[in-house]
Amino acid sequence: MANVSREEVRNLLDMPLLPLLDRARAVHLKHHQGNEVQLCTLLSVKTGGCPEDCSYCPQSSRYDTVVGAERMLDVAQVVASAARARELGATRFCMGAAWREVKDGPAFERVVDMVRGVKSLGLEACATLGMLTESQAVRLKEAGLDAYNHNLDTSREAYRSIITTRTYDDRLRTLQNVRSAGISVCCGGIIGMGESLEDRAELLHTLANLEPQPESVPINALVAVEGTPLEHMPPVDPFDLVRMIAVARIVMPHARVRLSAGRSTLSREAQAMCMFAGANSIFYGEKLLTTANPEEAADLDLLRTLGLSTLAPNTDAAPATA
Ligand code: SAM
Ligand code: DTB
Ligand code: SF4
Repeated sequence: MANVSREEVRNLLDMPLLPLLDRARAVHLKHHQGNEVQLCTLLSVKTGGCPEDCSYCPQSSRYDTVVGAERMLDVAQVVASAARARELGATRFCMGAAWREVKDGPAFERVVDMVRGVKSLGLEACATLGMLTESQAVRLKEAGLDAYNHNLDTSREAYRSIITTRTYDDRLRTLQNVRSAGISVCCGGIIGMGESLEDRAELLHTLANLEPQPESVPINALVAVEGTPLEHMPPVDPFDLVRMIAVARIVMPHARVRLSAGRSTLSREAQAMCMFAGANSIFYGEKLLTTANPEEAADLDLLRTLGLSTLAPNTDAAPATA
């Protein structure tokens, strides 16, 4: 549903829930295996001390949170984590760094080596490192990076009240650089930051009108972390998350829609409904970047209970030796 208007997106968000689910499920079944979920494991390779002021983020150095600035991980540590994630059933591995932007030099070279290491395990490799130039994107592509995560987070309008240290256009520019390098785009947002329904519609409208549409769309529910400006936001209504996922599925039929941050406080039933609405990936592993996520065993149990299967691993890859 490219060229969808903002009004159409808004009308979808306003639909009664059950007919909305009917539509989303029909789109889902037309374009995806309805019983298949991808497990993606996250690892923070450089934690905390970030100069940006994203109001939701515990890694910003401007807020006093439990997350402190840490040294960057070694390549071997990252490859070992990726190998473990693969053993536990993940097929995609995403490396995050608390950077405003990528700077050329030893730290970037280390990330390039991390990507090579993760790829050698046969995993899909994704990274989220902040702003990226086109030549840096090309370097990551050459190292084998499959996808780059860079979220628009919310509407252009609401963005200004959440982050002041960069602009929506900065974000769009990085997404363009990622595209030009031939890396697939992972781009989504967060609900529960005090945004209006209009802002949510605007975000989905912007995402759906990217050309081409993102291959991967993470929908996060705010994890309200003590010490951040958003620490007192009320929890997201699970039905709002279901709606957001359903509309994302309808307007971006080919995308892998990821039920992302916020699952720790979501019931099993609500998670099931999100998957019915079109989410076909979860973050898997007991930590997201710095906050809690359900334990692996609980997730596998949930998938088993629902009769869902996980995306099969790439068996051509070298055995894990790290
Ligand atoms: N520093 C890089 C950047 O901001 O692009 C990459 C890492 S950043 C932590 C990746 C994404 O995580 C953010 O764009 C945001 O959407 C999401 N995120 C961060 N903190 C969150 C929170 N407390 N709750 C939900 N999502 C969050
Ligand atoms: C995304 O949209 N969500 C993930 C991933 N992309 C990198 C990150 C969620 C982070 C939640 C807060 C934390 O654990 O620090
Ligand atoms: Fe830094 Fe990314 Fe957190 Fe913003 S979201 S403060 S850029 S780590």
